[in-house]
Formats: sequence, structure tokens, C-alpha cells
Amino acid sequence: MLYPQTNAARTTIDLNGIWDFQLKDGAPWQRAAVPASYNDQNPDPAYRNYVGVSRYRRPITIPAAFKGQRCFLRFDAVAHSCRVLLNGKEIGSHRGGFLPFEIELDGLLAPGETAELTVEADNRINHTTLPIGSESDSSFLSSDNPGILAVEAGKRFQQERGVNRPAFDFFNYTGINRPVRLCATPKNYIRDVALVPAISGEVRYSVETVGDGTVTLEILDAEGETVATAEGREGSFKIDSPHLWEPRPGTPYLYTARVRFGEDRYDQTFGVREVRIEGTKFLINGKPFRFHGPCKHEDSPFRGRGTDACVNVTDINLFHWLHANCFRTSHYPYAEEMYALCDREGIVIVDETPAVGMWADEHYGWDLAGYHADVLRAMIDRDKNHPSVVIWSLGNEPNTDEYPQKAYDYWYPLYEKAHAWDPQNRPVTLVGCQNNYDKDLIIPAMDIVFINRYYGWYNLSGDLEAARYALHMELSWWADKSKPTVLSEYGADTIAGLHGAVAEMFTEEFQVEFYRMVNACLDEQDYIVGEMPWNFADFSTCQGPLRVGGNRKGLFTRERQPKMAAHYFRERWGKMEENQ
Ligand code: GCB
Repeated sequence: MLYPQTNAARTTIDLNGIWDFQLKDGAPWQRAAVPASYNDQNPDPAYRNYVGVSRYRRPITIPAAFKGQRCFLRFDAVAHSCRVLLNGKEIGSHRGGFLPFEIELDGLLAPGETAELTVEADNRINHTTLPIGSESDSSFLSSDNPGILAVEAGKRFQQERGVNRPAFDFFNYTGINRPVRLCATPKNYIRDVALVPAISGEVRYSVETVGDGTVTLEILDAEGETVATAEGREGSFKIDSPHLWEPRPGTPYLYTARVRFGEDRYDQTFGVREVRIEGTKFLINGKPFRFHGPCKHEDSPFRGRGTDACVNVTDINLFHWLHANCFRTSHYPYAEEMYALCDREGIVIVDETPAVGMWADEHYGWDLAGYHADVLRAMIDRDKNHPSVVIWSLGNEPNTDEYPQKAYDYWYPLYEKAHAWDPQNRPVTLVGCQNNYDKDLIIPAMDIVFINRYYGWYNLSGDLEAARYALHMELSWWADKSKPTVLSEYGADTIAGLHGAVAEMFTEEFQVEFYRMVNACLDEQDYIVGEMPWNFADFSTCQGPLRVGGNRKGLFTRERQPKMAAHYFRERWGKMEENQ
């Protein structure tokens, strides 16, 4: 799906701002900012904890000047599912909280007319959603121990009031998290553009259109000079001596394909770069690339998961400060603006579907495969032209060792589909959790192995010598697989400002010692092509005995102030960057 654009042929009108908001049926109408999660916009605990459908509304008008145009609404993401109504009548709906959808307005609202737009956002998560949650907890114990029975009674009490537990470790921020726009294009329009560049300068392309007409392409360099042209819906063009898109510290050079079709025009940026795996090496433009950068979340004070350009720019500048060159969109596709920013800033992205929590229980998600495939396809479709995106991640930490063959049968078709659907045929991975890796069939079958490990934290807690021994043992096992491998998560909760001359868990000193230990193990192994600490910044989670005001494994606080570990990585990655 194309990102909305205003140019000589197309117009977009921002519908962001302050909308009327009703937390639940019968509650008073209040105000909520869009885009943003609603949860932290009001100190009423109901906002943070509510489970169910909430309503947003505002008037919209199609300008009279849009007469004769194709008008539609574009929602970048509403979590987790929604219905859209115009003057109280349903005009569309969408399932999934991290990818865009459009609703055509033709025949529903005429240019010059005003109507009331309502969005009903449903934040319930269960075994049919991605990410996965649990709407009911039926596993009550029977016992003659009154202490146990009292707790069980408390659980029933909780369930009667509605529980909706995330099967994942981030707060279930919901609402209209990303921008909403009213868009207009000519009636005959460009529906999609796909570009497949090679570093020779040869670029294959295809353009999907609605209506008859001729497609032409004009390729502009970064200065706006025409460097190639093409005609037709499919074909190729050649850029002589192309500037390559290189990740930091190279130059993330961008070209623009100006596509024209009848009265329509769409400017699609792209980078000339190639991604390939050779033996145990991950190559960008034929050169070995080592991933070093922390995983992220879309999470910030007040906005929750809401898109904010200032937060994104600040985060990426902190990546530069760290000399970090990549992140994984743990654990869902991010807002499109972030990918466009990383294209410009030379930060590499591992793009992940919202398939997280599939370890939860016996439901696992076997019957989710069809929907999961739809989400994967929509993500690839949305992000396929970004040079920053170099790997697709099918999901995070599913249960892959308890029923290894079932897991293989679930995930392998998705792996094949990702390859088939991506015009650029990028490498594909699935992020594995600490498990019986000897039984696991699917993680080693990926193009590049991504493993999350917490030796020294969740196991062998605090004993870094024992953790070093254990990690070294596991890494020697993976060495025999001869696949490029990334340690895609490792980290230690750390309370900023908590210090200890003896480096014990939760202190800033421990976090640094933990990372020194793990990194020393990684540095011994040639097949390791990346280190991705967990996490860039502290982030909000649902409350629990393991979480002190959220997950504190950030190299930065939630307010983006560095802990000692951020300085440590800055020095380490700075040296790596010099040697690259
Ligand atoms: C993991 C998960 C991540 C958690 C992290 C932790 O393995 O992938 O979502 O936040 O561990 O800190 O427990």
C-alpha cells in the first residue's frame, strides 16, 4: 500500500489533532489526542486498564475542490481492530493494530459535504489476534488448602470483571496510534509501485494502476536531476555509476522514481543496494555487515505507542550517538515515518510481524496461520521499497521445541511466502527464545539465525562466570550450523541511578559487566554477525512482580537519558565503526 503523498496530482489532509473520545458505552465524551494511545492521556485508572471498545469521533468535510477525484480515508494503524462509521453507518472495518488500511468515500460523502466520522477501537487480544493475549483464564486449581483456594477465588473474581492479559512483555497501548488522513487522487490512479535495484544500477520495476493509460517513469537523483527514464507497467531502467545506499557510516543515498499515469503522479524513493547471505556472512552491497544496535519499542511517555516525529528523530540521533547501525522492529511493524527516516539516516531495520506471545499455552497459534500470512503480506507490501529494511522477521519467540514438527509446519510456509512475496527477496528469520535448541527444527532453517538469550539474567541470575560458561557452550553448538547468527536480544534490568561497588543485579555496574561478559563470548565467534541488546530504552509493561515501573533493560531511561551501559556501547560500537 502506498504511503499518502501530497504532490501536483495528490492531496492529503491531516485529520490528526484532538478528537472526542468515549472510553466505553455510556461514559462521558472527553478529549483524546490523535495519533497517540489513549491509555496515558488521562489519570483515570480506567484509561490504563480498560478492556473493550472505545469511540473516537470528529467531523470531516471533503473540500469542494476535490470534485471529480477519488477520495478515501487512510488510517496508518488503529489498535487492535476497529470499525469506522460515517454518520453512524459502518463504512469499513479492520483487523490488526500495526498496519494501514484505506476506506474509499466514493458514494458515501460528496465533495463539499460534512459528516461525523466515528472510529470504534477494540483493544481486546486473544488467541485469534496478533499479538496474542488471553481473554479468559479457565485454569483454576482445586485444593483443600484454603490459602490456595483464596487465591483461586481471587482469580475468579478478576475474571468476572474481565481480564485481558497480554502474552507479551509490553504494555497493551491502544487507540488511534498512528496518523489519520483524508486523501485525494485522480480517479484513474497508481495503486502500487515496486522497485528491485541491483548495485550494477539495473533496476527492475512494476507499477499497478487502476484505469487505462500509459505509465512513465522518470528517475531523479538526490539533486533532482533526471538520470534514467522508462515506460510501461513493468520493465527495468539503468542508472549509470549509481550512488549506493550504504548503512552508516556510508552514505544512505536515495533516488526517486517519479511515476506518472494519466493525471496521477507518485514519487517513490528507493536506494540502490543489495542484500545477500554468503556462507556465514551477511552482505550489504557485497561487503560483510555486522549488526550492532539495540532493539526498540514504539514507546514514550504520554503518547504510549503513538507516532511522534520528535521522538523518532531523537531516537535515531541517539542511535548515531551510540554508533548503532540497526534495530529490529520488536515486536510489530512500526509507523511508516520511522522507515522513511531510517532510509535517510542509514539505519538498517529488521522488520517484524506482530506475532508475539505464541509461546503462551496449548493454543500456540496453529489456527492463526491464514491471518498471520495476511499480516506478513501486508507488512511486506507496505515496506518492500525501503532500502533500510534488510530482513523480514516472521515473529518473536514462539514455542518451537515442544512440538518441533508442528512448529516447522506452521512457520516454514510463512518463510516461503515471505520470499515469494518480497520483490527484493530479502533474507528471512524467526526470532528464537532460550529453548531446547537441539530439538528445534525451524530456527536453524532460517536464512539467518536470530536468538534471544538471557544467560546471567533470567537464568544463572547474577553469576556472570557461570553465564559465560553456559553461553560459550551454546555458541559452540551454533557454530556447527554454519549460519550467520545474531544475538537478537540480551539484557539486564537496570534502575538508572542504582549503583554498587559490587556489581549486583539491577545496578548500572551490573548491566555493564553483563554486556562485557556476553560481548566477549560473541567476539570469539566468526559466525556471529550481530549483537542487538535488549532494549534501547526502558519501556512500559503491564504491572507484575518482575517489572519495576515497566521493563528497565534500556540502555537509556524511558526519557532517553543514558545509563552507564549506553556509554559502554558507544565506545565499543564507535571502535567497530572505525574498523568497518
Ligand atoms: C524477551 C522478549 C521481550 C522481553 C524480554 C525481557 O525474550 O522477546 O519481549 O521484553 O525478553 O526483558 O524479558
